[in-house]
Amino acid sequence: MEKQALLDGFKKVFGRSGQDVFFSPGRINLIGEHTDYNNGLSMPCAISLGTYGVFAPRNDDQVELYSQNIKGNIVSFPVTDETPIARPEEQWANYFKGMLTYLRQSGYEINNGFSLYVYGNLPYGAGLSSSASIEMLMGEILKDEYNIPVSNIQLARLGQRTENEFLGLKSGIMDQFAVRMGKKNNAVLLNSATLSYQYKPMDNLDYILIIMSTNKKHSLANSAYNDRVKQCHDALQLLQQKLEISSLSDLDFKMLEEYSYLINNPVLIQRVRHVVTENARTQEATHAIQTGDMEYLGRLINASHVSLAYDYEVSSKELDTLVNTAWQQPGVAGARMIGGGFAGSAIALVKRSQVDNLKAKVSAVYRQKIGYDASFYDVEIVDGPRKID
Ligand code: GAF
Repeated sequence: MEKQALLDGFKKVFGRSGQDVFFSPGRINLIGEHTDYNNGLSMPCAISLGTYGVFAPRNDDQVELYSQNIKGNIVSFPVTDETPIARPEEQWANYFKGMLTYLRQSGYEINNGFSLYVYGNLPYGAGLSSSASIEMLMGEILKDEYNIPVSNIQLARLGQRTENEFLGLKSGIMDQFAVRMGKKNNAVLLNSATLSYQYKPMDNLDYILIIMSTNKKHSLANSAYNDRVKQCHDALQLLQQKLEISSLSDLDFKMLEEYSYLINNPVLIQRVRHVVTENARTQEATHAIQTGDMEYLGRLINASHVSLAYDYEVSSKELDTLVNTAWQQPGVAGARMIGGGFAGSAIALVKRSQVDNLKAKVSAVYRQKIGYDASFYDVEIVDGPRKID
């Protein structure tokens, strides 16, 4: 997106000039799904699609937000207002308001109002974490404009808190962490137990990652997500009757075998099995990347999808159609659904020379089976939030 077009947009809406332009990426996840809220491993990357914000200070205590995507009213409130915005058509503003509220509650001085014009090019509902992109955009803007000494990890935590407390999604920290810690051409291996992380270079591969979006609307995904979080919590409590563990990620295969009897519920055992195997796959994936073994990485990615579909039960006909069709195409090392599931997107790790064939074949099969079009995005792996020069 051109900086000038964003500044022009600001001027049109607010009738004065914008001061600074910022960008915050979205994310994909190579492997390690539904592990973050179980203190496990994941390997996301920040991507070149994301959210832009044009900022200008005000002389009073009012905050004004405008979304170019929603094209509704300007949402305004005093900087001191800590209550979520209730009107359904203005819920998008809660991501900004949550960050602002929790930064102020953390003791950072943000007392002056501001105007903010927002535009995102992440496809709506594609599961590429537009919400974390917005939260980390707000964090970066407030950190920069108000000179507050907040750490990146704290910003990621406050983004997660915004999801958990302002929006009611009991999500883990992977999305905010991926966006905040994003590094050009690197995946971020995150351990959610310790919030320690390592960068894994992804630029020497002759394979690229393609996003395949279902274009399906998923209104019930949040409640299904919170159900999975609860099931993991319930299984953990049952295991803790005999085991001294603090999360499902403390389990290895042997313990899973030996102690499943404590859970004694087929669905909960499936959920735990996914977490244990997904952590192991993510660990293995780091070796595959280090040794450049893309075939192996692909098989791990495929196995992740199978586990998410059958053990965790968060896939859907739409996601399975994308992934199963991709598996059959030449040059595809692996494919799987990403994010929370049910709708959203899948990724394929594909040889550069076979990208066009992949898109053509998957498109045709998807349209025929599902009845509408899938979308495809080639993205770059990029740095985290920043001011644009
Ligand atoms: C969503 C959540 F926000 C993340 O925290 C993570 O749990 C993911 O689903 C599944 O891995 O994106």
